Amino acid sequence: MLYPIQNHVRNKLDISGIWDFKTDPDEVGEAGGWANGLTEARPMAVPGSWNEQYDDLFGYLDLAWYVKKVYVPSCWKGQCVFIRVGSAVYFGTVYLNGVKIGAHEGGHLPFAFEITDKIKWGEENILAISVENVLKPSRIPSGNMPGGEMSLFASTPKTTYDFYPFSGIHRPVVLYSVPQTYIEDVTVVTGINGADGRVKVTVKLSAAAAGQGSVELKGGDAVIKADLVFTNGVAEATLTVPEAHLWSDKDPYLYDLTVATEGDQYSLKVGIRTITVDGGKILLNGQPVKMNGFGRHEDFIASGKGLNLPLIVKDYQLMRWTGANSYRTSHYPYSEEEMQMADREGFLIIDEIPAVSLQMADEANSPERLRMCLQQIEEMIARDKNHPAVVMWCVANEPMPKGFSVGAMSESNLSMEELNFPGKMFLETEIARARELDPTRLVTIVTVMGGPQNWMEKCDVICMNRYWGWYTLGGQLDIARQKLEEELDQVWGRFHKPIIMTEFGADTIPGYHGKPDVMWTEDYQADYIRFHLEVAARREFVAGMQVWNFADFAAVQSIMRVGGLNHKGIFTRIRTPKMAAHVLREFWAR
Ligand code: GCB
Repeated sequence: MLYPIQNHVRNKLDISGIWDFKTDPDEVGEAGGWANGLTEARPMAVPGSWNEQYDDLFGYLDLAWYVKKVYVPSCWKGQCVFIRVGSAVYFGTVYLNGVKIGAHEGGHLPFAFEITDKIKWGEENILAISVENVLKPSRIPSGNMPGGEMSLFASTPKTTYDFYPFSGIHRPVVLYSVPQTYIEDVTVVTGINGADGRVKVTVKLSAAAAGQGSVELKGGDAVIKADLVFTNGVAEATLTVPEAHLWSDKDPYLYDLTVATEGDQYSLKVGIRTITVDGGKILLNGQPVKMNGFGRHEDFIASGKGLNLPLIVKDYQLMRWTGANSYRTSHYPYSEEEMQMADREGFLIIDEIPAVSLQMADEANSPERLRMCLQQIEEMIARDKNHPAVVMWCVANEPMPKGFSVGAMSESNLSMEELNFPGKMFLETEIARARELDPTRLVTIVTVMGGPQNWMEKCDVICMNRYWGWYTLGGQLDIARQKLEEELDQVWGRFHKPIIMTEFGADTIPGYHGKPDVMWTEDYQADYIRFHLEVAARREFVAGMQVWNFADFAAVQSIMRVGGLNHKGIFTRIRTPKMAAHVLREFWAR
């Protein structure tokens, strides 16, 4: 799943823009020939969530159609042409000139289909994409859980998570062309040997062909080359980079790597770095590093979860201003452009699949959910494996056992059998798959407060979401602080692995003030964040503090979410800093 590029042998045409759009709640579109064009269509921006573009579509999560007319340049003739959709939430089906081309399940990850034989050259083609986002218990993430009360937030719509389930085509739609036999995949693994860097490049062709090629790494004055010899369409080369300029959060140096075959060429950025753990430390290039920053969301007014490039640039600037060097792609893989920015700006990323709040009590849907989780792990790793910024894969956020109670003070009191099946087995199957696909990165699950600790056994890093002083012991920061200290010390004593607090936060209405310890005020959030950072600073084994959340974000409707927002942002939804932003700067600013 290489990111499409333009060069002298490859072409790329971004067909984002304003498309025709129509909802199809009765599912009559396919039989009615909507793939050939829509009547009474309304304009809809791609990328973008439909829910944020029209008031009457805010709550619409059913089937809808997007149609756009497109010329494929005649000079592309003779090449293989693909359509690639960056993200369609949740189920996308692609049609060209009325013919169904293919379908993809799961939002937040790209998919591509070859359309070479279906193109009309020299005239307009009609491209249609239907997208459907019905919340189902079998899906990842899950919604409309049986029993209703398992919908954690008793929300509208009925999700098991609190971010608004925005729907639509959220990332660019691109046509691209490649030579007949093309470079299908490139995998780069880097290592360090004394002062030298090691860059191992594996190239896979679209056909099981033999042939020659080359790989070239450039950076500063250095140009390092090696030959590639393909057998059955696969070739490998390892480059040694003398006195390598390593990639790190403080100095995110990137080399240019170009792979060439007899007919094709592909280029990407490469950062030479290693990531390992040692006791309570995370080591980047063998040196301890703290992963401080945020849990975030792709979320903004009008664009919803749609790719918003100015927002990405602004958010990175604001994160840097706080002194952050890290974030988690809570709760789904973010856009490829975000990952490119992380490489360039030196952010350490925990890359997460959309397995948020897996309800292990619902055993009936468990096999189907596991299938979807594994698919998304495979797709995420295929997409993001070459980003130096991505240092950890996260295969679940807050999985919940049977009989779990939100805000529990201590670990759930469940029998071993209840814990192990399906919960522990499910999670360990995911972890094993991620390790098998990528043995070079750390793997984790992010655990819920009061959840079973033995689910963390196979994690490289212990990631804990904890709300001492908010959902538990709200308004009692002194006791909350003690409880946090006790829990961190106990978990360290049990696992002797680095701990990252992947969530801690307090809802805060900007402009509200009050002392002492008045919940919802800016002062409370600032004190809450401060005590967490103080507690962490005194514990070497705390390898990162990630505040929930970077910015206020659109939430499902519930009595827990004032004005339809989760207000735990350090910044408001329009990116105004709250008082707590300055506390972060005190602790983190470099
Ligand atoms: C959590 C979830 C996150 C929520 C957050 C909250 O534990 O992981 O998705 O938004 O709590 O604010 O309640």
